[in-house]
Amino acid sequence: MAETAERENKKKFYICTPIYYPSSNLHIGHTYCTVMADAMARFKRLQGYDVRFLTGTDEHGMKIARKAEEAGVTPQQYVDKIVDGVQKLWKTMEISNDDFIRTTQERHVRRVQEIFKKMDQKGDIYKGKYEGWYCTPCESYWTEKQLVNGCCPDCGRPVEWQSEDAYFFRLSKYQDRVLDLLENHPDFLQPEARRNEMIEFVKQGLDDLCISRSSFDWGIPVPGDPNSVIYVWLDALTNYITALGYPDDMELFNRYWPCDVHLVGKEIVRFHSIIWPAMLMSLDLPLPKHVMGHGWLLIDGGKMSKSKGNVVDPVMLIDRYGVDALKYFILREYTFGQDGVFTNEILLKRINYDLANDLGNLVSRVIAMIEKYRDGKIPEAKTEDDVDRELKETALSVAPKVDEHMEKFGFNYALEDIWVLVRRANKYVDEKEPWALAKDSSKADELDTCLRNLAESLRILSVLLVPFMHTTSEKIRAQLGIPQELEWKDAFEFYQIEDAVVCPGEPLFPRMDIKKELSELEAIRQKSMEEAKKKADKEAKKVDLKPEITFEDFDKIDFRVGIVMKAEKHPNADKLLVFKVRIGDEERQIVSGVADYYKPEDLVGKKVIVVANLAPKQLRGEESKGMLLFADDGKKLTYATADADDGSTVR
Ligand code: ME8
Repeated sequence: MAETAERENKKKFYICTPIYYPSSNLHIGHTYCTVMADAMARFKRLQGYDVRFLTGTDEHGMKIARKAEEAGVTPQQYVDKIVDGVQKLWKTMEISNDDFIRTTQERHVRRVQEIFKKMDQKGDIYKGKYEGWYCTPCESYWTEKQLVNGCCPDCGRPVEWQSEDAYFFRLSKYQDRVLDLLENHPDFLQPEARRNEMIEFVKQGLDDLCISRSSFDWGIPVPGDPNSVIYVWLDALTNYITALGYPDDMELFNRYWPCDVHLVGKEIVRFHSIIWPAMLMSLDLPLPKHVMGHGWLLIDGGKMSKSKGNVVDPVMLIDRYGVDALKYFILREYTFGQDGVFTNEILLKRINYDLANDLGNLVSRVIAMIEKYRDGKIPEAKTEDDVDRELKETALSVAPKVDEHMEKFGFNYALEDIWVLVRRANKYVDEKEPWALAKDSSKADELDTCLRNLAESLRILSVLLVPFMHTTSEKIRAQLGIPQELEWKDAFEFYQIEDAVVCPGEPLFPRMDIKKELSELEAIRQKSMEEAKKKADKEAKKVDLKPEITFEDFDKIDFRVGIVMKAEKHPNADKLLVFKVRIGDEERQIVSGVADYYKPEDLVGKKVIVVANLAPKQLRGEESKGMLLFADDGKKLTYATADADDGSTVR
């Protein structure tokens, strides 16, 4: 009861990371987002908020199904293994999430279906046909205009034309309200540049959103239609409310919704600041307060990629340098909202200079001097001169600055200000020369003051560091011999230590030989790139056969020789050609996605092989009756042919 009452008096803070695709192990780019969310959650807890911090995994979709097939396991087995690794990673990194949602969990599946029904009852879902250029890795359909050089505008990979029966969400109905949200609530989406991009995007007009697929089955079934599964974005975005129990168990939901911060990478800002609010509007639910879009960690000038083997494995870095060193680096090095470059050298220098030299050295010096000159007992301050005053003022000036920076997710600026105190305290030691004071018994009071002021500075640093490196912060308090319980307001007061006896410990961050470390990290990287190349070469040669079929299956297909009488560009699609093909006494129209490989005139007069009994289909407004066969080696297409009269069967 007491706990409930206490919670009710607190202000709440709900923060969510995106749910990660467990298509392969997470890399340092993913930890970037989770580490920032963790720092913010810890900061808010320290300030007395009732915090809820959610992360999880987004486990459905074609991409995962394909990966599982390649690995020869079921999709569920595939994700279970990767998700186990994700959960272990967050545990190792001491991430303080309160819940971990998996989209394959029963609680989520059931609630997504309820949400689908609610939107349907509201009149916001209808059945139609979906056609478009589909990027499988990104699970996104794109219009012709959005493609860049014919490829996916997000990842640059080739796209395929797809068409299927599908359910649509009436996103267009919410266009004006979403535009109003973006234009008139400048705090909703940050940084500003992302907000402007999104406003432009909405102004160009929002198409209704396809929310189901019938071409694969690894997903949540559409209620009442077992042939369709709910498409990943409705399944994924709703995790933020299903994890709170919506719509059937409203206690957590009522306590924490609306979300205070959705922390997301820049490429998924669109989904969180346009589609997600529209879905919530359809459900008549309050909107999230903030969407914060962060940049990417780049390597070799691009995003990390498993296939290139240049992904940086956080587990390897933690094994070598420890969790807090990695967290510090991530939070100190990069500016929120901008892309940043990752190199081993930057990482090692940060650890050596900031942590080993500045912070680690300060702590071990101060503790050692208190041990040596005062038998470990932290003395009272007896005197005060300008240098003492300046140290005190610096120490007390940091927390208000950290408050300001944290409002804007300025983790690096907050740490920069904390290091002003670290450096000031080191300078204070050099200026005061406690070893000289210790030699002169008339300076005993000054020495007391000096040691006390340093101990208080360390205590304040230990409070300031809680959000960023809480284990280091605990170690500092343990070495000072002071209690672990603290509040954020303790960083605003100077003399607080009572009757403490220091307890010297291991150095917080041992110094490293940067050159040696660099060459070892480089060797690890080379090895991983070579392995990735070998794997890619092997994949390229691998013949991946489709599942076996019977003769009866094969015999259903009517292959015929045809002759191309006419060919022209498709009026509405750059990638398609429209052929008139004669098959014996019949001439028919066939549309093929081969415009990147053939000019229309290249195929006129050629004999081709046609699947003649394929059901007709509309491809961007043109009827296609049958299919032309092409050999595809992954780089180019070559038309299949036979030196026989048109109309001949092919068997
Ligand atoms: O997008 N640097 O999942 P995801 C910084 N399932 N951030 C990076 C990064 C890098 N190099 N690489 C990835 C999805 N990220 C969806 C989300 S939410 C309802 C559904 C970030 O695993 C990326 O920007 O592809 C994104 O915010 C997050 O990792 C998850 O990416």
